[in-house]
Amino acid sequence: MRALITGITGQDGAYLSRLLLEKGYEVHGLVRRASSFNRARIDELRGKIVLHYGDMNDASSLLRILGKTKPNEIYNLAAQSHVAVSFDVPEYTANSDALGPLRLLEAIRSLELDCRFYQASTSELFGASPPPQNEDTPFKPRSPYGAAKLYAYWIVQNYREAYGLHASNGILFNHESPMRGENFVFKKVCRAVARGEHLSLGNLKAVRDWGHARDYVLGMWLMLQQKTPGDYVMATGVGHSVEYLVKRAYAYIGKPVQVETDPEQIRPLEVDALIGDSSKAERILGWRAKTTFDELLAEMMEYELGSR
Ligand code: NDP
Ligand code: GDR
Repeated sequence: MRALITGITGQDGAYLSRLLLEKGYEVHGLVRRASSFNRARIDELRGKIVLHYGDMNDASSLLRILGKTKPNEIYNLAAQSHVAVSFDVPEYTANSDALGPLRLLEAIRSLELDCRFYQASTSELFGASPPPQNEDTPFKPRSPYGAAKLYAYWIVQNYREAYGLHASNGILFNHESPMRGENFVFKKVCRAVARGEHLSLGNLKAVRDWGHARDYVLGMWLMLQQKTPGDYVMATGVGHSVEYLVKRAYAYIGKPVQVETDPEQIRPLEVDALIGDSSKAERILGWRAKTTFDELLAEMMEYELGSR
């Protein structure tokens, strides 16, 4: 089996490429040119995976890579994935996160590839809809990121229905790991607390359903192993506030809470609470999130304490 992963240099790409290699796949990845090294998460896989230069905003590069690699499975993980940043670069976000997936789907269609497609959809689609959220919950995105991902969600469904493509949306809730980007709140908190650094945050009241990336990439793979494509929520079903995360991180090292609120970190629009119900994934895929909040926090704190 041959897989192509876009966004292979990101958190999920790093976990998914390891999972697919373990399963005996030939793994190809799309990487974009950067002025500094952007492959730290997959550096140790050098020689085991094949990388191709391309960009989600460059249709000809996608066409060329798909034509060259002819993958059996495509995992589209590439995106401008930071919600707050999407307010600063809304047009860029729409280009890569909404039109990017369309470009991939069009490339599959024009090359007449017989391949399965995974789209990294998100709980941000639910936005203002109150929890618990499942596949039937109305979408009410609250950011340029969420709106762009909503287009991608629907275009995947449209291509599935119009052209019979095996294309699935994973509506994934927040998932973290030591490989998480440093400007996402879970990693930011663990890192600052472990290093004894000043912690300055935005909205402490927001509630998120945090799981481990390792569990979620298994869900992505399971979706593409089904006879029929579909859309699945993946979540732990347990929500906590940012404030609670901060308290628990300080408790982990036995120090009193020290956090400052920075108005600069408050988003123009906020998603108050995301807590997922992934009973469909459990019923059909046999998937459930294994790692608890406590286990995730411990793994991330230990990692940060060890890398001081
Ligand atoms: P990351 O931000 O860690 O990784 C994003 C990846 O996309 C990186 O490899 C990045 O490359 C690449 N990328 C960004 N823009 C482009 C572009 N224009 N062309 C090519 N590649 C690009 O995200 P995650 O791994 O956390 O998430 C993976 C996917 O899942 C994303 O689509 C995200 O929106 C979605 N998602 C994530 C969730 C989470 O909690 N982690 C939850 C729900 C959905 P580079 O390294 O060069 O920047
Ligand atoms: P999110 O994750 O926006 O849910 O998107 P993030 O960790 O950025 O924010 C979670 C919540 O914490 C609040 N918050 C802060 N967030 C950041 N980044 N930095 C801060 O200083 C801070 N202070 C408070 C936020 O306002 C928010 O409410 C992630 C991404 O991985 C998306 O790509 C993905 O689609 C969703 O999860 C599901």
